[in-house]
Amino acid sequence: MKNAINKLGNFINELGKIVFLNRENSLIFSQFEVNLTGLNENKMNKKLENFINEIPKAELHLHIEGTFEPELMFDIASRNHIELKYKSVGELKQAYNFNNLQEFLDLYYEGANVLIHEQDFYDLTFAYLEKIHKQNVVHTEIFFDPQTHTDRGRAFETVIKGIKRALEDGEKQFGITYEIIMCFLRHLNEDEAFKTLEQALPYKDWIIGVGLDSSEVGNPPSKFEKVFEKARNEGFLTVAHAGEEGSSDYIWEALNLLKVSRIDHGNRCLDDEKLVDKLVDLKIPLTMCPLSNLSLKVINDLKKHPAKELLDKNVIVTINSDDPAYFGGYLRKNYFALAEALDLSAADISVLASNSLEYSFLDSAKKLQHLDKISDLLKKFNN
Ligand code: ES4
Ligand code: ZN
Repeated sequence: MKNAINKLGNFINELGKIVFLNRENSLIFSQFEVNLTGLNENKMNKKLENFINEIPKAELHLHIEGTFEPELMFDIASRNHIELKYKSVGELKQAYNFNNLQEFLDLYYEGANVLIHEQDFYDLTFAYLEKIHKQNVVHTEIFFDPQTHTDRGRAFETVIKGIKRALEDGEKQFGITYEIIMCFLRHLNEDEAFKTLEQALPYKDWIIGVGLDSSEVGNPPSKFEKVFEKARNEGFLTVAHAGEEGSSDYIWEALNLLKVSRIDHGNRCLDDEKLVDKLVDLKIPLTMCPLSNLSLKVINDLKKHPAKELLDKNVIVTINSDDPAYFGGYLRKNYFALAEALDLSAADISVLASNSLEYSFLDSAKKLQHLDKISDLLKKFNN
């Protein structure tokens, strides 16, 4: 009997390698992932794994265009009669081998080109919600990049309506609450960002905030000071990617000039002790993304991820998936991988998940409900 179980274990471990190669492309595979790590002696223990899986989590740093799985990309390309540069899903996946942010962005923008109709944006968003529902992600604040689509002739309206309709359906079917944050592409100029802000105004009630993403180095937050000021005057909250590849100065600028509520990534804050103190004093969270950092070579080993060091310094850290279709895993897998690499305890995990809810833009009553559940589950874990 034991032998048979071992054999099954080996078989599933083999399958595990396939799962990783497949980057969670199928739901069945991603469910398998839960058992796989438990069967492997060297990996995290099953109890902690279940805890990570069960606790309510919020996702605060997620580019909806970065959830575009190759299979869906090929389906949508085909129904829109668009030919992709890659001949097959396998060939496309082989290109997911990045040396830096720009190499990834080039592929990410190319993938987004096949999104034409409102239904395409709906399908993209709904597929993401189906995945995270299985992972107890109870709230998600998604980024979208309007300029990636409007610059190739798509109407702002087409994009936002597809995304919003899927989020509404997701809330009805799965109970996942949501917010939408629109990002300006920082490699473009501020005038273009102003135009995008104008296009967003009729949908102001659907969009809680504005963000800043794309190629960081050479495009500091100061480039967008005026458009962020206008956005704040229109009632938008603000966030910005800073300190992913760019220096800690970019984080200072995001705080002082863009008046952000959160810093996306923020890894480089550790270069400046005063900045770390400032983040702690102002209670500004970092939305960190472990598998993204590994994929884009911001770090060369997850064991070197700064999340734990920052938590120990009282910085508010949250864990997120960024562009999960490209970086090898959705939210749960980011928690698993980080917990394993940094030997995180259940208490550490519950701090990370609680931060994600507490520093989300969700209303206080719902936040409290989720936070209570996390503390109940932690008590159970410790008993
Ligand atoms: C992004 Cl990881 C990352 N960094 C900056 N901009 C982005 N857009 C999508 N993913
Ligand atoms: Zn990002």
